[in-house]
Amino acid sequence: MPNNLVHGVTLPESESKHTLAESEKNWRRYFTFNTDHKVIGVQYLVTAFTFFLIGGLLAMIVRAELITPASDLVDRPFYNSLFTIHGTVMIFLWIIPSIAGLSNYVVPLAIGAKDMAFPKLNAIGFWLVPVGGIVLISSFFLPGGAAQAGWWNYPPLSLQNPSGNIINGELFWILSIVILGISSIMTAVNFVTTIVWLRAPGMTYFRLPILVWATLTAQLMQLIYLPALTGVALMLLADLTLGANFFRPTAQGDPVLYQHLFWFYSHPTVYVWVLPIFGIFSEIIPAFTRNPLFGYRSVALATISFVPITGFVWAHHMFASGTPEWLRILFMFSTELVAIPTGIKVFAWTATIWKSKLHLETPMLFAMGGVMMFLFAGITGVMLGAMPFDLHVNNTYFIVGHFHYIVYNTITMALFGGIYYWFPKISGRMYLEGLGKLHFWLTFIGANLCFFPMFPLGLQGMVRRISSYDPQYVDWNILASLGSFLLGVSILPFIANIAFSWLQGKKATKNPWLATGLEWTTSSPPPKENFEEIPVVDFPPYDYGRDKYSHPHLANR
Ligand code: HEM
Ligand SMILES: [Cu+2]
Repeated sequence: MPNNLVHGVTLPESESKHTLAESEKNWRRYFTFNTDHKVIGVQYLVTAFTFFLIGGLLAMIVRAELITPASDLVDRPFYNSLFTIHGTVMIFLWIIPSIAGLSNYVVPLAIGAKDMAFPKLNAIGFWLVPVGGIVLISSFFLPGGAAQAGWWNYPPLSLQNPSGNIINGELFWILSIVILGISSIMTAVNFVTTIVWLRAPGMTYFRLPILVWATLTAQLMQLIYLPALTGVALMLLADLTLGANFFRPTAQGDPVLYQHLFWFYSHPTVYVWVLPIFGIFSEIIPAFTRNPLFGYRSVALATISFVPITGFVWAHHMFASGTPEWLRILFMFSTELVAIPTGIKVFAWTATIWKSKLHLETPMLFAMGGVMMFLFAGITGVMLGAMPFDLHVNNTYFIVGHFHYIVYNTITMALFGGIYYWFPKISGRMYLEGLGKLHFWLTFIGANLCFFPMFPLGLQGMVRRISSYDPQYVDWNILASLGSFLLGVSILPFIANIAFSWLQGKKATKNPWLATGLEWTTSSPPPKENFEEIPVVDFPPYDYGRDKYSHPHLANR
């Protein structure tokens, strides 16, 4: 089959004007205020990855402290800052911007658009990220150091100001969250407008790839729920610096109000992260099994159903906050309801893989590893949703285990899978399969070694956010620390692979995986306006059943 004939749609050869050599000369554009969504996508990914390395370094210092029961490596206030900034960086400067980056790159291509709806707003949204990040990291150098109240930043703890200065780590933490929040709201407006208005002719809603459904869902959630966080951060700022008393219990303020507003966003945000990740699984798994995605419509509807559902579960983070019994029971039931749309998806991926011939290239390894790890994350989530169980393990390492199975073992693994999958499109080069597989196995082993021990530790009663602990917990802690160092090592083959392949890798064809998305019908990398001619879509998504594509490797040779 000729490369430009994909599923009944003939697209013009688009390799013509913008050759690889030309785009290589243009590497400088990555350092400028550029409005091309593809450039912005790469800018986001590289910036987020840089913060991931910083956040990872902080985590390894935390784990180095915890390798012995005594608090003997760093002093306690600094330890508090380490885990506070680690969590904040990983959430607001790694997960959110890397997803914004991948979606920025892929979504306009996948819907057949020339760019995002508001390219300048897109660029402003991106540039606020390094600004927010630098504000946050620089707070380590303030007198009194960086914020110490954990990533939730609950008052009254966050209202204590150990340095006594007006300029302090807490203030910088709040400013950074406000800056990053404004950036995310801008980006959300842009994504929603783009997906609603800029779809190519024939690209109906039920022809959208799940990644696009997921981006629409996640960005709608950002629009609806994020103002609660940005607002509560500003209220906290008023308490901290202007003498307001929204949350100060000694002046009739209500610290629990902070918890409600914080989790009203920060529960939905976990779906802002994980739905696009489910989108990545839903792109990779069909491509490497050569099967259409099982139950496409149910998966699409399950995805969008999260917009309202996710707004009714936040108080499961507050079972132990003096929440009235009737409210706790209500939130227990609404939380467990989330297992239904989530279960539909896991079932769909499993059914897609079922009896297929698997092609285990690196993106597929990361996707399958990620789905497997999500089972641990989801099932421990359902356990925590049961209020009586949660009250036992609240504030212990069990929670830390649960959400790291989400944020590392599922989300970060899937992000790596997505980066390998779209790398040929982005760079016009193939990555090295051997290094990719090495990266996968080091990550898979390291992540389980690091985060599994947290479940037994939590069940045995080890609380989180402490730098010294009872010696009975030492064995599992040593394993977890070794795992974290292995995770540090696992990043090296990734960096080597990307750097080498971008410069020297084998040239990629426009569709190296013989995948069905529109992004694979244009050259690698795509020309400035993505397609030489606006594509017309007259085929269903994940049309793998009909075409008789063979093994992607064989077709490539
Ligand atoms: C069926 C799915 C899930 C259920 C029922 C669930 C339930 C819970 C509950 C009850 C807690 C709070 C426990 C406590 O503090 O005592 C929790 C914590 C957490 N969950 Fe989940 N969860 C689920 C899936 C997810 C997903 C998909 C993500 C991320 C994408 C996620 C991320 C988190 C995070 C980050 C925390 C910890 C926040 C913190 O305490 O610092 N969870 N989960
Ligand atoms: Cu939650």
